[in-house]
Amino acid sequence: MTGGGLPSYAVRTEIQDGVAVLTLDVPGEPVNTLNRGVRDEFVAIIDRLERDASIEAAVLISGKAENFIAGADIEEFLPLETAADAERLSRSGQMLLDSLERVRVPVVAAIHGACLGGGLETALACSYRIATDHPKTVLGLPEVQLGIIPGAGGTQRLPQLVGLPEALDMILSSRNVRAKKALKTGLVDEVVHPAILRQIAVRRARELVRGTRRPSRGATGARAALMDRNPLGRMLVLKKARETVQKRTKGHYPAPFAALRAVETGLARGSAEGYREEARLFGEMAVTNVSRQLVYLFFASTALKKDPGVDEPGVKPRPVSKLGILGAGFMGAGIASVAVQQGTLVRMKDADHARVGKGFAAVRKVVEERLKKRQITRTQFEDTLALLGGTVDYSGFGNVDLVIEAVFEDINVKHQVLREVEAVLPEHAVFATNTSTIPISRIAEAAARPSQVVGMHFFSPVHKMPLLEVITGEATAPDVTATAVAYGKKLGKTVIVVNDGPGFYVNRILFPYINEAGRLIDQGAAIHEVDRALVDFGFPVGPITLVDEVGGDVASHAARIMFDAFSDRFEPSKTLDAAVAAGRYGRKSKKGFYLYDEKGEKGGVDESVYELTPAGAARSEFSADEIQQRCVFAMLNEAARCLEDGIIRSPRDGDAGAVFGIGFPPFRGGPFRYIDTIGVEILVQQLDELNVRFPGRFQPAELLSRLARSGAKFHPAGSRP
Ligand code: T1G
Repeated sequence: MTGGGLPSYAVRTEIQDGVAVLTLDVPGEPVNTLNRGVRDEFVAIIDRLERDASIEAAVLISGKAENFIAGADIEEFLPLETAADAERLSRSGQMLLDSLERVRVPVVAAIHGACLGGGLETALACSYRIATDHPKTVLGLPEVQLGIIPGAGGTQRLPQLVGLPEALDMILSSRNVRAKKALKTGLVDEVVHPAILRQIAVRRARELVRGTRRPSRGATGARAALMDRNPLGRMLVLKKARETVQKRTKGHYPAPFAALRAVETGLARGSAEGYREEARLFGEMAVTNVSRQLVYLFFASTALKKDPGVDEPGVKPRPVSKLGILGAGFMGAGIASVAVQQGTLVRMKDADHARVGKGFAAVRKVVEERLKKRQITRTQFEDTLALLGGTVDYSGFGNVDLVIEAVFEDINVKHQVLREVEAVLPEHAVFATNTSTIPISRIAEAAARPSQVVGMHFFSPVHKMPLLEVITGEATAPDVTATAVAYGKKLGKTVIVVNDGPGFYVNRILFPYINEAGRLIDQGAAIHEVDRALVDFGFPVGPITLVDEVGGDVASHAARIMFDAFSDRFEPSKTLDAAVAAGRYGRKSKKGFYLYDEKGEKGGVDESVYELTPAGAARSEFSADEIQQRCVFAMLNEAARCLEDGIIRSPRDGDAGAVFGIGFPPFRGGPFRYIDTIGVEILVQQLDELNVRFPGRFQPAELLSRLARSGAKFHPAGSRP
């Protein structure tokens, strides 16, 4: 075993009987990326592999515990100013991997951990790929999630290797694949246990030299002939993909279309043309505002991953190995379903066995979904469900570390269960409430240990919505907040910590938006027009559809609590109140603003609801601009108030909370990024105009007026989340 003789920054080279084992370990970084230093070092190593006849083969392996290569260094995108700059960056990546692909000796990629973006493109340029059968080993091209496209050959090499349909699915959905699936599609040649990865890789390298093992040949057989190499088949696949992307992105995200063009160019006009088009489109996409916003959100969410949620230094979260859940309803069961999947022992209580049984069935349904998708094995399925226990009393709560209360949104009910459970809980246990509107300090009034009361506000459906809002009450102890934050992250949530107040942050900005939509209908706007305008703005669903999904009664109850707290600008619309009074709770009551069939499937607008509105059946025209402006500006204004009132700690938390909590359009970056984009002066001017028309509802937040006067931004240029 000899050293490489090359000065090394991130790659340790060991020569083992003619096989160069290249171990990549970027110093001081938790993940490997293809940053400037690594690219330069790769150039030198490839040159060495070319010239040094004593080397017959090479193995590329990572020195990091849980990632192979996480792709290009996303930090390097921030200073990019022009499409030409970005195109150059892509071209240099393409040329580097082209020289790796053409190097004199076979190179085996030994993949353990995350192999993403440029990391997968590097592996695609190797002669042979081995992956470990480990949960952390995922392979993917997530570039379109950053508003860009694979820029180092991924749009050309991946379709060649796995075929067009599979390649498009990976590139357009950014879905990661695990080792077993990758073996099936031909993305990797072999799957081994992590303990023998290096050993097998070196052996395969020798076999490739001896010719007793053949490198991957890529997509062959009927399917490839039919789909990839047949222009008609190809055209059909690409057309279908374009339709799917249009439906999913509603045209707000240009990158998937650019990726499709790069793939198509390569298949239609040859890979040389394909690479040129890939680099050109990468350049074009990397400097779009959409990409800037998505890159910002990436760094905001990784920064939140590291944020302990408390400012006091040295505060340690308490371990949570057993969780108690009060209320086995939609939210309680949802929380239980994510907790058992993270290996937590869960004790779930409700008033009677029927309710507990219903909760069990809901948890089983969520976990079964993963079994059906082969994301877990039957054994894992059984083991996961075995972690869940049910009860109609407080037995089994004597040794829980954390209780999450998810009972009916009524202060008296919450006080009662708090008193009951506190009587059996161990001294150290944390009591968290999943209330969505009632101030934590108000709930803690009934507590014997108010310092151990905290808010953990999940969003429905819990297993899908990425955000957790942790709310600190006046008495909440820092290590209690830290425990709620740490446990939320363990559940895979993006966690923001907010200070106490009615509706906290997310609901406080949501209700002015929903109320304004209701008021537009009060004034005669058509429900489908209002919803379409906000979907066109970029929300996943419109505000009225959201009310029907959440439940009109729940929304109206919360709206009342907000109105009592903030009065005028939170006055609920007459239409919402009238619909709820008429028992129109939405999907759950199969009667709402929209029609629902006996299976609860949603249909068109239920025109009969208009009789309940002040304007009656007659509808009048409202432009999409007016609808968007009134609803979105009401939300932006309230977001600014939450920052000035200290409910949220930073614009970053405000952006992440809105995007991950209520689907504020990611391509706009979040409320504060969006205000910076439209210009705070413009916003204040338009709020003033709206406030003349609707006195009291659009009075600009003082913070906005101040920023408008100073011309400052919430996110100054070059600032980091
Ligand atoms: N570039 C720069 N920094 C990165 C990074 C990257 N690609 N990936 C991670 N980091 C930083 C992150 O900001 C954090 O920093 C730290 O590493 C740990 O991350 C040419 C153009 C790999 C699954 O989109 O998905 O390749 O906060 O907390 O939970 O076609 O990070 O500690 O200072 O997330 O263990 C495509 C992004 C790039 C993958 C690890 N690649 N990364 O998750 O740790 S574009 C991606 C991830 C590209 C090519 C194109 C995850 C991870 P800090 P972490 P983790």
